[in-house]
Amino acid sequence: MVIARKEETQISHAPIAPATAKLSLAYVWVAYVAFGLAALAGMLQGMVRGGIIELPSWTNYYQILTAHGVLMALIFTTFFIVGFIFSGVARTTGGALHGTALKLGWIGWILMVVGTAMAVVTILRNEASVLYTFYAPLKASPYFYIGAALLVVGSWIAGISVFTSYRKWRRENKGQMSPLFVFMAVTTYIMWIIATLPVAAEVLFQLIPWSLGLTPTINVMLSRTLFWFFGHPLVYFWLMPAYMAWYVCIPRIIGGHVFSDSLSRLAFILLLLFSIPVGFHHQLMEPGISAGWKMIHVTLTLIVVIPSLMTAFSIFAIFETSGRKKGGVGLFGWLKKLPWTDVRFFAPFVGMLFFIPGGAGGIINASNQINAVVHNTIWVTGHFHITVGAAVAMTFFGVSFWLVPALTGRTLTKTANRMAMVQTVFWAVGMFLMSLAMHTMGLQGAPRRTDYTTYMDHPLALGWMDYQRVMAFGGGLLFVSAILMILILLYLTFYAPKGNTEYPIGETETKQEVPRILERWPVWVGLVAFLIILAYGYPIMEQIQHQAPGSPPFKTW
Ligand code: HAS
Ligand code: CU
Repeated sequence: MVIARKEETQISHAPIAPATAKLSLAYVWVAYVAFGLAALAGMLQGMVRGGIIELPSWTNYYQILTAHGVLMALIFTTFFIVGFIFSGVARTTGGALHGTALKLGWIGWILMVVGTAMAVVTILRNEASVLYTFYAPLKASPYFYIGAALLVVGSWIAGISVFTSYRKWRRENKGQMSPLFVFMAVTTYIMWIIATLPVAAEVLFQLIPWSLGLTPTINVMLSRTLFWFFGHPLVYFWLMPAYMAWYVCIPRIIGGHVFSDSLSRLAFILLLLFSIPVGFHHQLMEPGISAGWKMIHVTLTLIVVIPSLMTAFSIFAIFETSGRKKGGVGLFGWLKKLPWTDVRFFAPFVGMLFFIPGGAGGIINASNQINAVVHNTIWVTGHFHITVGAAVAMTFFGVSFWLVPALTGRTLTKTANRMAMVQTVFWAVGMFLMSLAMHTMGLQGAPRRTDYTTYMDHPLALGWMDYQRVMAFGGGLLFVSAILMILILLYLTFYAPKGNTEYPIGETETKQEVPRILERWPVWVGLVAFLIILAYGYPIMEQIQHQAPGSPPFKTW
């Protein structure tokens, strides 16, 4: 299957050193423990909404909804991303993280685990049913916010660890362009650290003092603006590592080449620039932000679609060129040449297919007026299940199937590969049914973030019930798939036969000259700062100066 490649030039292909592998695996496993619990909560809430089960009196819909959102969207993603990035940076810079990087990696892990434990315990104690967006004026126990802050600080330290590896590599390889994977990792962390500053400010200066009772009221508008300043780039923090797998790992898996080094780097620079100044597309229906500022964010949102379209075209191109090289002829003959039975390709590929309607739905959401139709409906829930829940999650699954055995020195056997294909199909069918039902119901006005209700048997709401049940059925399939996923990973961690599993890193077909400017970080960070001040400077100043009377805390559950 693997076609001949030119001799490796600058990227060293050593296996990952045991100490680095252990660190990476520690992150990946916390991710999957969170994932398993989150999947259980997800299935339960689907069944509650579908009117299929009732929860026991000691819990409630909003509590499990919060557990699901926090564990899936915040814990699973962040831990997996940090673990994956560490392994890839080690893989492309000589095989091991150096001493300081490794130490920082473990400090980050400890902080993130402590933060996770604090947040999860407060949710379980029913003191934090504020959903994963923790919108004020809903008030959680301060421990929830402190836990969230520790999670973020831990991820910063992981980012700093990657920066130190990058600096070391550059010192030792003067004048050379960094490996593509490392470049993408650095871009992702720069974006992440800038984007998390405002939510850290929201948590430290607004939510924590207010939930401790030190300040009686909170500026709700400002808190939401600071949240979405972070909330949108958060979704790109999930997406960029998936793109790293698409740009760098998938070409190698299908026996092809990286499409273009410069284009890949440019796409990441554009994601860095335009991910952040777009948060108002989550607040288009909110008062307190004038239409002109919303329009600026809408325009910038449509610009951030461009790097995703660049990704779509270049990934499609590597599929076609590698299929043709293997003898595929005619308009679609090359499709047959792709390694369909190899789950390392198949799972992310299905994720990509989901991302086509996912991206189109995003553009619908972002289109100012149309947002009025879909905002706060379960359409939005459908949108994010096919973006993060399918495109990103299925890519992470596909990566896990080779990453875990590569870290444990074991192999992905034929049987494990077959089980993983079954897992992928269950996830895809479950997600397809569930998200189709969500999108359809959303267009009919069904709200998101709501417990089971028939609105006093209103005919419209009764008409949603069949879709609710399809949604619950999809959730059931997803849960089965999640259990399979964890069983496969247990096998790959502890029981699979020992052996060498390749960590796939693709390369360009010929050595390419990459414009130096792409690696001039001060230029890009300066531009990010400029765009942020342009998009947020005045509106935030206004929200501070002309604030409505602040809100006292509410506990609605
Ligand atoms: Fe979104 C709400 C707009 C992308 C996640 N989004 C959300 C929420 C989440 C989320 C979690 O403007 C809910 C937040 C909440 O709880 O309130 N979103 C967009 C836009 C994009 C977008 C314009 N979203 C994502 C991604 C996410 C994500 C990615 C997670 C990973 N989103 C919105 C808006 C809202 C929103 C509004 C607020 C709604 C409201 O009112 O509350 C774009 O970035 C999308 C660009 C993507 C594309 C697709 C490119 C396709 C590719 C696949 C190619 C396929 C191949 C295979 C190569 C243009 C790259 C082909 C091969 C063959 C052989 C066929
Ligand atoms: Cu967004």
